[in-house]
Amino acid sequence: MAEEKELRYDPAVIEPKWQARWAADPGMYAAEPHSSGKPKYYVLEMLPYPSGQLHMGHVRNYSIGDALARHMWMRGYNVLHPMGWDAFGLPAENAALKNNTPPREWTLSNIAAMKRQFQRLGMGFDWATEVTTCFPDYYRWNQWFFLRMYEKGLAYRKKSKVNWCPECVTVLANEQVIDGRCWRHEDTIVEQRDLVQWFLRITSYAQELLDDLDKLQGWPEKVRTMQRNWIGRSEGTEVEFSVENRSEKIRVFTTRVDTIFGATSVQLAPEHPLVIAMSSEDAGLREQVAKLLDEQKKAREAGDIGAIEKHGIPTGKFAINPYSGELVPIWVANYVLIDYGTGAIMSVPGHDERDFEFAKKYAIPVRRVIAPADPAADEPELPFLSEEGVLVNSGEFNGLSCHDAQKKLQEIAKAKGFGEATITYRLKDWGISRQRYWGTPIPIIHCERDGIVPVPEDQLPVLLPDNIEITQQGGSPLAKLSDFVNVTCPKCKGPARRETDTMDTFVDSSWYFYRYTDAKNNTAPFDPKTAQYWFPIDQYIGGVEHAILHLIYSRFWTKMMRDLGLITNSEPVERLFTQGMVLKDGAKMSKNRGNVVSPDEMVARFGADAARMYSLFAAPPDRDLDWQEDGVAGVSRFLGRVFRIVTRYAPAARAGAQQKPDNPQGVALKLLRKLHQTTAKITQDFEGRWHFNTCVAAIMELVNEIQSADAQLVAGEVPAPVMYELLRTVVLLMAPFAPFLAAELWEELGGQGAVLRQPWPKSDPGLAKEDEIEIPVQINGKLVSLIRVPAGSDAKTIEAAALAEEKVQARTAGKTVAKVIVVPGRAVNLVVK
Ligand code: ANZ
Ligand code: ZN
Repeated sequence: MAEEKELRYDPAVIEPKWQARWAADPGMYAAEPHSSGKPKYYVLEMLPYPSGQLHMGHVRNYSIGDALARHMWMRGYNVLHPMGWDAFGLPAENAALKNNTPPREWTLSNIAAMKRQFQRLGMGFDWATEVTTCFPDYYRWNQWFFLRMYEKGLAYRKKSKVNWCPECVTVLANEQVIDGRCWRHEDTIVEQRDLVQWFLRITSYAQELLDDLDKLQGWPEKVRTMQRNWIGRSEGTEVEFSVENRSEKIRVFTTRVDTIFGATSVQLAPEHPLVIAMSSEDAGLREQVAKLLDEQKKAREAGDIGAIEKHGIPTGKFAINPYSGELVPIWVANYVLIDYGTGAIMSVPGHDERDFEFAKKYAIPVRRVIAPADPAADEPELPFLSEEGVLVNSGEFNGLSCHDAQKKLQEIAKAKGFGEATITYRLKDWGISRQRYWGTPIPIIHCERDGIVPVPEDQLPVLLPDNIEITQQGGSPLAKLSDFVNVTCPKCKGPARRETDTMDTFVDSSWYFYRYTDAKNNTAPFDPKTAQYWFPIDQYIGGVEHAILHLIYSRFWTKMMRDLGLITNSEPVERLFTQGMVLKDGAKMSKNRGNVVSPDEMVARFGADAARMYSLFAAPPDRDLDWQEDGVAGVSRFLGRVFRIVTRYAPAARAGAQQKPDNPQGVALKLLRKLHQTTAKITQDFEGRWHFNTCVAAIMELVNEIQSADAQLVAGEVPAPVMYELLRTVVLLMAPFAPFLAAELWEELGGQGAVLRQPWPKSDPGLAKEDEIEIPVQINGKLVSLIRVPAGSDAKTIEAAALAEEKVQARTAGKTVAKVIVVPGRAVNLVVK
């Protein structure tokens, strides 16, 4: 046979060619209007921070989302697959300090660079809906939302203890402190400071945020659990103790009011108002309290307040148990936190581990007030923690179960006015003030006469001034800009000062996905009808590191917008997928470790298709992936094989393009079967499991099988219509994973129009069926034969096949078959008399 000149697979030629064609056709990835009549599908990947370079984690994240988007386009959906930039934030300011480039310039040039990377990777985004959060047309709506929240009391200012990152030189929200460290600086310990700050009242949605987690069946259980714990709902009772010889009262929060007869002390947080009052009268106490506070601060900063070594100081004063009238000593303790519950507890060493430890240390009495419900049971050792017991040593309440006693004691407290049932949440309001420049200005004016005055809506946006000297010391850079700061009060027209704090950038990402639905709107954040059409997001894809941060803020924001009447959905995201990390040599890629693999380099050497397909193939999407260059090279060789097979047989196959395969036999049938099995598998995986690694493996198997039939193909044993169906379907199945190659080969096959406008291949169940399987046939428990039936056959088919079998017929002749028991796929048993 004459040597054929083989075409070479060259992604460096193919990919830029298609990239240019796609760029010239912006409608290609555009969402259609609601009137399209197609079902909608909103697939979204978390938007990147424009650092200047995509990393491999991005490539993986966006390859998953893009594969899904392409698949859904081919399934006939109206797909919204947008992209944008989380463009405010600290790195821009740090870069400005380092290279003397203004944050805006730095950010915009990074965006341009990353957009080029996205396009080179062939990501199918609808750039017409691009959102850039640092543009005034976007952040003005942050300000607008802020004003709406201010009106409703959902935005407020208070002095409080806040987390301060010395590296960021700004305040952080609780959610941004991870194990006592800054979320951006894993080596920087976060300090505590007292500052006046703006807060958003996320706690007024605490219960709903918790309840609705149950509805989020399409979210990973892991993420829901993390949110549940973060919200930290706790049902209990607040009880007021009077203080002997003083007018102040101490309100404690307890989950076990049934143990109150066992309270042998009351413990106050070092910053409790009563402690402050007593300290002001007693220098000795003041000094000791300062020490406790310091210990507490250190433990907090180490992220381990729960394991603090417990210390306390007796104040010499006594509190009065409102149920028993008993006097118990008041202590100050370092393990009581000012910002949980009421900042004061009743200490019950007989029934609480921590109180027990403390009582032993300071020789405080330990008293049993709960006994096992079963009177015959042994007295358990103290501390006895069970809530399934009955009260003892508790006066008139003796004999009540813990649960009944809780109810009863709550009723009494309520009736007598010294307490009530309460619910406490660990979740705190979201501190959004940042003492930095590159963020959304908070639209507030401070007037000496009128106090806090919101910027009137017609004066929005409050523009972030452009030319500004970035400094890291001495407060917000904005505060030094007199043009910005000095304003007239909208109310009294007198001189006033503009707020110089900017908003946490998590505000930007709390609602950006609504803006995508109507990104050009300049009279509203978005059109409610359009948002209603697209929401909720059908599939959201991103990193699990946002389980608590972005994913709780954006749920809150959605509920807030619903209550403003902007939307009707209560949750933004129907299904959430959190992909695994991309590692190199078992470790997270990082500049410090010097193990960063650059997407640009991978694309230059192997092509975008290979890099994308490898990132889907190398591990299940929810697992960590260890980047192996050999693996990328392997995928690239595979793509080359597909390229050669299709280009070699396309001319012959095209002759069969207009005909249906007609009663194929032999190798043609075998290949068709494999094709339909592969189609079924991939289709099913897109429906939810997302085992793209096995999808890609299945395509590889199929291609191998086609290749190993090469001699028969050359000999013409596979008719052109079968050949055409084989090649065409391979190309379409590859389209979500390797879009460039699919486009090229589609053209090679003479296909009309864009690949993603082709209907997704259908698997013929008859052909996709596994081949036959063997089933043993028993008569009265004895194996007599094996029958062959198509896999997946039902009981009736199996029974008929068994009764028709020769040996079975011989042995049942003249006898009665009393019963046929079929275990489909496993065995047939005949009861014969
Ligand atoms: C008395 C008691 C007896 C308690 C008992 C427990 C068991 P959760 O479930 O996490 O909400 N507590 C309340 N406020 C506190 C604060 N500011 N700092 C430190 N501890 C505080 O825990 C609630 C329990 O934690 C409360 O119930 C209180 O101790 C303690 F057998 O009150 B308990
Ligand atoms: Zn004023």
